[in-house]
Amino acid sequence: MEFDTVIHDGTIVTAGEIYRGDVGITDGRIAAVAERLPGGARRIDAGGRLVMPGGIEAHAHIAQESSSGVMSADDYRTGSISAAFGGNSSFVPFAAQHRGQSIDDVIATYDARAASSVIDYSYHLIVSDPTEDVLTDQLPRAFARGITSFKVFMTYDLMNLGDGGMLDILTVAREHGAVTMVHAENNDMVKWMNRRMADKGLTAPRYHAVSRPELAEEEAINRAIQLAKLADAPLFIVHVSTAGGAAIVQREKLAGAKLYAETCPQYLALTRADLDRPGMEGAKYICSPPLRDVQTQEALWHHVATGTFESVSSDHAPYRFDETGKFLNGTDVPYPKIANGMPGIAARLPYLFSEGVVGGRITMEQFVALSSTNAARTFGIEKKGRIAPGMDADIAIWNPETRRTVTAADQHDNMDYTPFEGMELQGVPETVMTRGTPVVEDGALKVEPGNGRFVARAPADLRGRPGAAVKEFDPAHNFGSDLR
Ligand code: DUC
Ligand code: ZN
Ligand code: ZN
Ligand code: ZN
Repeated sequence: MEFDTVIHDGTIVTAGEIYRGDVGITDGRIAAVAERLPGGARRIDAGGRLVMPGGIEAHAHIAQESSSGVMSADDYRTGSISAAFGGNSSFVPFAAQHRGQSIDDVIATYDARAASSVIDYSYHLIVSDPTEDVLTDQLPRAFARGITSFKVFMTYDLMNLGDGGMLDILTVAREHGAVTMVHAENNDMVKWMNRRMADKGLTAPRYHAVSRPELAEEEAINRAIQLAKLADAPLFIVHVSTAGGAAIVQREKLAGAKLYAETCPQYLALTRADLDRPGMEGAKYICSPPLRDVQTQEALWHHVATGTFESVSSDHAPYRFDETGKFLNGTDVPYPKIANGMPGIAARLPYLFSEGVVGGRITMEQFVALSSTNAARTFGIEKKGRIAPGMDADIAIWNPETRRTVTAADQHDNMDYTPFEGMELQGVPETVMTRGTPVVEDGALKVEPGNGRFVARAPADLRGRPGAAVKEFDPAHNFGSDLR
């Protein structure tokens, strides 16, 4: 067999094993993996390098307006380029419904926006207006098109669905095999805190963290899980930022809940002390849920290492440190008027590799699982996330020895800062390919916008997540079976 490309003599790392070998690629797919493969129209010497599944970024806001109308700084061109420089071969940003919009229109809008992506992509659909037609027609249509995850919010007045709305979405998701993702923070607790801060004139960026207490996340995570159990539907908790929230996820998983969760590098690397930087500098670190403390970082690392989290995702929500982004409402505004979110799509994997693998907190196999393989399984990306014959040749070749200092320029995004500025990291993705085509190589972009394709996704793989019985639905217990 003649291959288009052979990646020769690398150390192949998957979620399950590490071995020396060659990867043969034909027509964008992995055709063979063996100790030695001959030929290859192109041969890439991967000696001394790690050959891993390309990262799958499962949480990023790209060409998305926030509910308060701020457009993210990155579009699909810059966002996907930044992702690729950070070791990602594909990503799944959000397609956001704002109230009054039809889901069909939302998807058409994002299809047009995503046409400039350099890596493969899909969307998670954000649902903020679950009308009858959305629930009965529009969501099933989105699902049939391969958009198999729906995100809902428990916070923000313009997004939050209330418990009943969440149960409705969870029920549709269950019928179709979709995963519901949730931003879990108690809206009334946050609003009550905001009023208290406003009354006392506490408006500096640091009070953003005070206004969104750990309790608000813990309460909402617990409530979301109970709602999902009632609907018997799988649930994915995004951006878990608290030790208490992670402990609830761990406990419920052990008890058999169909539950998935992620945390993000910012909660592992930064603390609320960063919000205290002089002047408005702290605005760079405003994100929701907010940054916490050092003890939380340690607890979250423990949960990363022990399987509470399927993924470590960036939650790339890029708003520039200027009047187009953070300060769209003015430069000297109280914290609730500062755009919420920070960039990190290029830093996610270098950070996780350096602090996780090099730092001795996780194994190399765990790195692959947390960066790629689990996201593929959870979100139904059947042809990606593994190095095996028949899979898309979505591969990242890493030099595990190279050391680099994080700078904003090196993120290749459309931002004017990175919250990870100055961090010394070890391990660099040198070559990143999508379907066998190098997207980034020798520090340069190698493809044109539009190289990426939409990926139709399958339902979540629920193996190992049987779900816990809800006794009200047990026919032996009462009339519950009539409710199904
Ligand atoms: N939630 C996110 O997932 N990202 C940015 C802001 C937010 O509230
Ligand atoms: Zn070889
Ligand atoms: Zn969120
Ligand atoms: Zn987000």
